[in-house]
Amino acid sequence: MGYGKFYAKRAVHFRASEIRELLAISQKPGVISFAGGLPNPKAFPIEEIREIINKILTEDGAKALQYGPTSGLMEFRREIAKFVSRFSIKADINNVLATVGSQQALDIVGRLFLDENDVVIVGLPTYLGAINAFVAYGPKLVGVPLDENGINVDLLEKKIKELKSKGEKIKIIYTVPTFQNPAGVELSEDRRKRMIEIAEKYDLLVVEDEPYSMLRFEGKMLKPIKHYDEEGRVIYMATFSKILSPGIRLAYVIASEEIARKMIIAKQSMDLCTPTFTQIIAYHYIKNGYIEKHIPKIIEMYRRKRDIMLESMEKYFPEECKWTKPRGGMFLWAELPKKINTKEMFDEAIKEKVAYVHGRAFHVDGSGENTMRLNFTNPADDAIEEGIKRLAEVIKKRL
Ligand code: PMP
Ligand code: G9A
Repeated sequence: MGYGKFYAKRAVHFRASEIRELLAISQKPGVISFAGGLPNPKAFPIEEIREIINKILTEDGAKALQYGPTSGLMEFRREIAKFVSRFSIKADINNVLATVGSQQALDIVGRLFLDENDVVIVGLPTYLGAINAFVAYGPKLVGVPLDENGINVDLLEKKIKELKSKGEKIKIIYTVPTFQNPAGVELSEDRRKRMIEIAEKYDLLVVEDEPYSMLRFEGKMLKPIKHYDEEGRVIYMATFSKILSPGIRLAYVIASEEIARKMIIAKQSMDLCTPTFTQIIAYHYIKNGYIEKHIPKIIEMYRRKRDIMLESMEKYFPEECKWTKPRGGMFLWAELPKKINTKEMFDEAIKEKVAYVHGRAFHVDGSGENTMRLNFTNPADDAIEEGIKRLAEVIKKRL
């Protein structure tokens, strides 16, 4: 049966995610995967979660198992409003919204703000899941190159002027400022300040997506763009996926009261509410100090894995390759000689039982053919060196 006539017009925009599709291939036995952005299974605080769940079911079982408000449970939102002060963000409960992962928050942003042909500015490269969440609503995604200090803000302003002069309707700048997915780079302090100035000057919103800021291996914490936002232009989002568990599917948004209220209405028809059970788990995780003990353990593990990956790349990768040296997060970004197309090379890599995500997937302008993203957090320590060795062989064959 042909279903074409049944699909809504917007369905033509829906795109399959390379990362999600790759998960199946890269989980085949024997494959060492640097593809998916998965936390290491040893980074999950299973015992602590067991303790928390026992406590919840004993003391508060009925509440944890009941529907809750669409905005999130009061105690969760109150705790988050306090929690974000450690990032120098001022918020009260009315600025906080609980979501089913930050992926849902991205979808709500698309749903609430994007009409067909509106422009969203993103990094080149940028997080694939955001591209796919936004494109579903039919906007134009325009890329601005990054360097080791994040999005180049001079080029950003130039691009905005150029788009405005053509009459384009720009609405949002989307950015992952800290240990960016996919490139692993950090937006410098100067650039954070410039970005908010640019947003004010050209009357734009900023979507600040911060899953990795607590996974810092070295260097001082930089204040989020939200800190510099005096007008309520920044929609800040952060997730528990990388600091607790992605399986609990919990994140939060900090936005102006008006935007938060609109996002709540947009969410009502999506899921009624974010699971109350996981909100109460996260509430205890923060409130009772589990998080302070646990995050240093994750950081230590991931720092070691990053070091093993960097050392292995130094040892095995051909001289013509370059890569970023992330100070935190989960990914590094490699640039191979121009003649190598990493998408075409992927099947050879899989034959050699190693996987990565080809860089073009993260480029809205179709560039990045010779680049790739490597995740260093999921594989076991000894698999990292072996996987890099295999990958280096595949690259050398192509050269
Ligand atoms: N944004 C970024 C930049 C990410 O890297 C991820 C996950 N890889 C997400 C959003 C989605 O995270 P989640 O839905 O698990 O919170
Ligand atoms: O499994 C996912 O889709 C989340 C990871 C995202 C990523 O690899 O960037």
